Amino acid sequence: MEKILVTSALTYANGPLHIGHVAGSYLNADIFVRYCKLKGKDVIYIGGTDDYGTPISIKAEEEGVEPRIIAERYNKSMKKDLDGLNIELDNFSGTSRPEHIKISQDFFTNLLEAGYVTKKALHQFYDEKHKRFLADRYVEGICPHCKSEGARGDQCDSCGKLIDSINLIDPKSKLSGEKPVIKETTHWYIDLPKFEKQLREWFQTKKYWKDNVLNFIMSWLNEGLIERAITRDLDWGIPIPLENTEGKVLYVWFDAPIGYISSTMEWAKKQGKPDLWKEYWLNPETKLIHFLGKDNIPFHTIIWPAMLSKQKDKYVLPYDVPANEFLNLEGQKMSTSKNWTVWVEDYMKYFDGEYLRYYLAANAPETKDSDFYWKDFQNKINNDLSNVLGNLANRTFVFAKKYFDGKIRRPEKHSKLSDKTLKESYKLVEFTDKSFNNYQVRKATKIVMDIARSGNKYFDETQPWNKIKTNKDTAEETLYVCTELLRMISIAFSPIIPKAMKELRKMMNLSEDFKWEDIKQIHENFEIGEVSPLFKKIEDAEIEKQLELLKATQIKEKEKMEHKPEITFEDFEKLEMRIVKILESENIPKSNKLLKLKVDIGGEERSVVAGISESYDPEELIGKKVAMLINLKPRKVMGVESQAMVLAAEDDGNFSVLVPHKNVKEGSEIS
Ligand code: B3M
Ligand code: ZN
Repeated sequence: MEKILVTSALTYANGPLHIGHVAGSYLNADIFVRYCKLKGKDVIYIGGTDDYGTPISIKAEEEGVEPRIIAERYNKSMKKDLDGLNIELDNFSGTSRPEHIKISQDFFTNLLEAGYVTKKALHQFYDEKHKRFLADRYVEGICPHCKSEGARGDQCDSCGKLIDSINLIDPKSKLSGEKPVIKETTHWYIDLPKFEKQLREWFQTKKYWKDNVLNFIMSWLNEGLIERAITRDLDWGIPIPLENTEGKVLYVWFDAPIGYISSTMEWAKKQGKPDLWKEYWLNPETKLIHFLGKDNIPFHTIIWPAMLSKQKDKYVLPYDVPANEFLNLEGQKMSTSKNWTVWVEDYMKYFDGEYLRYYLAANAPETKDSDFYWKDFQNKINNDLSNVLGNLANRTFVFAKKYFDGKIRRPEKHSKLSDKTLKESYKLVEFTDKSFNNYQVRKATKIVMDIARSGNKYFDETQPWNKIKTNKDTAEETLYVCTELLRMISIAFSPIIPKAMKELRKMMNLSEDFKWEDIKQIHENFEIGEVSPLFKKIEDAEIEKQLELLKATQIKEKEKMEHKPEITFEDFEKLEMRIVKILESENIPKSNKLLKLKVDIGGEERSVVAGISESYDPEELIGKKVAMLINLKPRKVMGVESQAMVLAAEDDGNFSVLVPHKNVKEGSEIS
């Protein structure tokens, strides 16, 4: 039987799981896998954490613990969060586990021996103070491609391009905050230009890939492939398998995708069949499908297939790489460093995992970025899940219990409307089959919800609450049709909201063991069991609370101060600061920020320009004694020479000049 191997991008183990991970590479994969399982396919779903690399070692340094501790902590926490969302991987591993090391080293050796890796001397940023080379995220600066600030030494978050850290503009070391020096080192490079022809030919066979993925690849190829370093100077990573190369490890992006293989090996061992992984990876018929976010496209479509193709074993190459775009939060780009995200562990304290699954499926960033808005989340849950689907189940079942003791028979003859309602729904379900197969989760979600909508409409039109008085059979017919729709929905929606659909099936006394094909198995008689509301409405106050929490954590983040590099006492002594008396103060015409002051610095007068007029009326300052820096090089501002600088504290744009606590005479020195 055809084998399907599905992966979700290995998440960096430097923090907990957030909704961006879920929308980017987990939920879409889980839905696809659940669908494949329903179709009776031989599918396994593999993932884990990406444990090496600078994201993890930087976090470890911040906390003063070993990177391994960080990796293990977040591996565990992610697994728990995934479980909470019913995202069911067949194996969730981590790349710092021993199984992963040898195979990664073999990948390197095989590529080297096949002549696709070259060793080169090069220049790299080096932090003199910490005596370390600054790999990847240890250096930040301005992106050489799009000129955005805050680009890291490996990749720019704004334009998605890979960066050779040495090209960063205005680089700063994350360790010391200082400008790094340049020093020579040696590294091993994968010779990507040698793969160009082979890759171009291969992409010719991939016309069915998503447009966003193909466009990304083409722009990469057209810019020209260059050699990429696959080693780093770091202690946290997989040592390269060569003599006398201490301190050199594999680049995290080299070993990370190999993690898909080592995680499959781990899975096979757990099954008691250690060679089982080969039936997937070393089988040209396997459909290898990588789910990931768009920033991971180049590694999975260019570097990874190149690596795979030159191994001694004959590995299958990716069949598809359905990359998602990004999920924004409340109209802004998500950012974990600014805490602008929703952490799954926090979400789970308040809401059911199924709600997040539904919302993110209905709103999946499949072809363009999409947004998570808390208010919209509430609307979708209340309007769709509760008012449409929940309502259809509830009204049908409650009615059936009340008048038919829960027993609903299939009518011998249908009305035209019943017939139409059922037929249309069978047809719609066929469409979801296609959508699921093409990873179009949004579309599938909409279609299934439309079936529930048509069920409610039909219920309203046939009015069983009236019919029950005059013609009991027609009322039963309505209930039958609606229950039949709910039965279909319980299958077609089960990849998206599996737990809720399990509950729904339980209410209808339907087996837990079902297949996609059962959709078409017309059901004869239903017996409704215990009925309870499927979904609970979300109150306004619950959403307001989330918005407040989001804001509150933002503020916390803002308060985290950025510090300037240390200075010495001698540096401080260079400043001449004194208490001065303000003699005159007036607005500078045509400027809405500047005041012109005349001050007495202790028997000597100076003119000073101060940017505080939004916080002070000029008169307020006359006669005040304030602190000033008086040996700042004079400069002209709007035609006025400023010969000193007022010291003022700023609170959110509001300035407050510093005044001495006790009365001291003008000219008193500040030290
Ligand atoms: N850890 C980047 C990310 O988490 C990286 C993916 C690896 S997939 C092999 O987005
Ligand atoms: Zn950029």
